Amino acid sequence: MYKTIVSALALSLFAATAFAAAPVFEETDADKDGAVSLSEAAASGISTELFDQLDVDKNGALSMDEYKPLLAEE
Ligand SMILES: [Ca+2]
Ligand SMILES: [Ca+2]
Repeated sequence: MYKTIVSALALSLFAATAFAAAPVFEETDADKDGAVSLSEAAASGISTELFDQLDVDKNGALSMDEYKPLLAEE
């Protein structure tokens, strides 16, 4: 029981840290083309798994709308 609570807490802390680490869109979009590429995301500490989840239309880049959930979850 205690162990379950601790791992759930560790998981939520990890998630919070991952989201809190995401800089604002303008910062992550290093070349200012209005979209965050996989390499730009990686440079900001966004995992490939997270990138794939956020890239709803699967065009290999995150629009500002797709990037938003990262900031909202803080
Ligand atoms: Ca870009
Ligand atoms: Ca996209």
